[in-house]
Amino acid sequence: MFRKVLVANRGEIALRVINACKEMGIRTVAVYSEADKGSLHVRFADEAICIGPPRSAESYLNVPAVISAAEIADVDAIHPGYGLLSENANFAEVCRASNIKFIGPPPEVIRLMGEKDKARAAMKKAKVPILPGSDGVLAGEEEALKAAKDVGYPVILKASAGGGGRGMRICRTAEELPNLYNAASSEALNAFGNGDMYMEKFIERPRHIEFQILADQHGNVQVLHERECSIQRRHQKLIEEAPSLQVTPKIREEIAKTLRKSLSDIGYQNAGTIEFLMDEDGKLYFIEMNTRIQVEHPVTEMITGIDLVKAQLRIAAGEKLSTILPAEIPLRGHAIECRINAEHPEKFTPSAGKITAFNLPGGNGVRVDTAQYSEGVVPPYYDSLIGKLIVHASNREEAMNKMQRALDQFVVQGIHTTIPLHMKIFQDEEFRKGDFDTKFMERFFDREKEKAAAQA
Ligand code: MV4
Repeated sequence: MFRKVLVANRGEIALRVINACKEMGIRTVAVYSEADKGSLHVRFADEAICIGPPRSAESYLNVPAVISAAEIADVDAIHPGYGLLSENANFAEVCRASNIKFIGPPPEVIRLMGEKDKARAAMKKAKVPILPGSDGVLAGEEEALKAAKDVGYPVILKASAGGGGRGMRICRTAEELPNLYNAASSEALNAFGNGDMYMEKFIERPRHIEFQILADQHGNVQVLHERECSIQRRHQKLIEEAPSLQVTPKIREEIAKTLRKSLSDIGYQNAGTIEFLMDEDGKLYFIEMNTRIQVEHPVTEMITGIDLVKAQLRIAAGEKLSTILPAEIPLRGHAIECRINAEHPEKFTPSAGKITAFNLPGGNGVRVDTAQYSEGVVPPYYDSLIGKLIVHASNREEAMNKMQRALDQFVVQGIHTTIPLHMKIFQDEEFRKGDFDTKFMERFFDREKEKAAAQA
C-alpha cells in the first residue's frame, strides 16, 4: 500500500479522501490556495503545501505547482478527487512521467472517454447499447443532414469535446439543421479548441441513470449498481439516489454483464461511472463515461457497504478486486443525497461569505460529507458545493422521511443555501412518487410559481 498520498483537491472531497487515507494508515498531503488557508482539508492533512493564489487556474489547476508539491513532499501517489485535474489526461501523463501513481485510469483511457464520439464508438464495439446516430464525427452540414434523415428528427448535435451538457443543440427539422450545426460547431471550436460534432436521436424526456464500476489492474471489473440522477437544473445535479426504482433486477444484471466485459476489453482501471439515458420505454442507452470518483458516490456506498475511495486506493496500489469486494455486490435499502450549495435557492446565484452558525444533523442512517464549519468561509472562486447530506433507510419512503427530518436540523447561517429548495422538493407529489425525468425541475418551478400566484 502507499506510504503517502497527495490530495489534489479542496472542500468536502479532499477531506473525504484524507479520511480514507487516515483510516488506512496512509500519510496525507493537502495542497491549498491562498483562499483556503483556513480549510479543514488543510487542518486535517498530515502536511499542507500552499500552491498559489485563489484562482483555480493559478493553484488547483496549476500542474507544475501540484507536481512540485508532490515531489517536495515525496508522495507515492496523487488522488485528484472530482473536477479540477481529475479528468485531465495530460496531468495523468505528467504523474506517470514523474513516477507518481495517478489514482484513476491510465491517461489513454481518460483521453478516449474525453472524446465523446470515440467513447460512443468504443461502447458500440463492446456491445453496450447506444442511441441511433452518426458514425463518429460529422464531416460537415451536408453529412449532418444525411445522418439526421437516417436517424429521424428530432436529433441532438453534440460536441465531441463537450460533455456534461456543454456544446449541445436539439434539432427538430431539416430547415433549422444547417444553422444549428454551424453555430454549435464554431461554439465548440471556441470553447474547447475542437469543433467536431456528432449526432444522436433526441430523447424528449429521458431519465438520467448511471452505473458505478470498479476495475482493478488485472482485467477484473465489478458493477456496483446504479444511481438515479434526473433531479437536476442546468446540468447541475441537486438530488441523487440509489437504486433506481425504474431499473428492474433483470435490466440491472443485463447492463452489469455487458459493462463487466466491455470495460475489461477497454482496459479500464479504477473507479468510473457510465452514464445512460432511459427512454419512455424503460430502455437504457450509453451517453458518456466519467473517469473519476463522482460527487454522488456516497449513495452507492450506503446501499453496497463498500468504501469507494478506499477501493480506489487499493486498486491503484495493485490489489485484486477479489480481495477488495465480496463475490456478490450487496444492494441494501435505499439511499438519497442532497447537494447543499452556497447559492440563492431560487436564483441559483453563488452566495459566498462567512458561515455564522452551522449545525449538522445526525442519527441513524444520516451522513454529512462536508469540509465546512461554524465561522468557516465560502470563497467566491470555486464550485458552490459546501456539503452533501446523505440518508440511508430500508426503502425510498423511509429515506425521504429521514431526509426531511435531517434537512430541518441542518442549520447554515450567514450565507444562502439550497436547503430550503430541497425541503420543498421533498414535499412535492411528483418527486415523492419517484416517477420523474430530467425535466422535473422545470415542472417543479412552474408549480411553485402557480402556487405563489394563487397566494397573491
Ligand atoms: C441527451 C438528451 C436527449 N437525447 N442525448 C445533457 C448532459 C449530457 N451528459 C447529455 N445530456 C443530454 N443528452 C440525447 N440523445 C438529453 C440530455 C439532457 C440531460 C441529460 C441528463 C441529465 C439532464 C439533462 C438535461 C437536459 C438534457
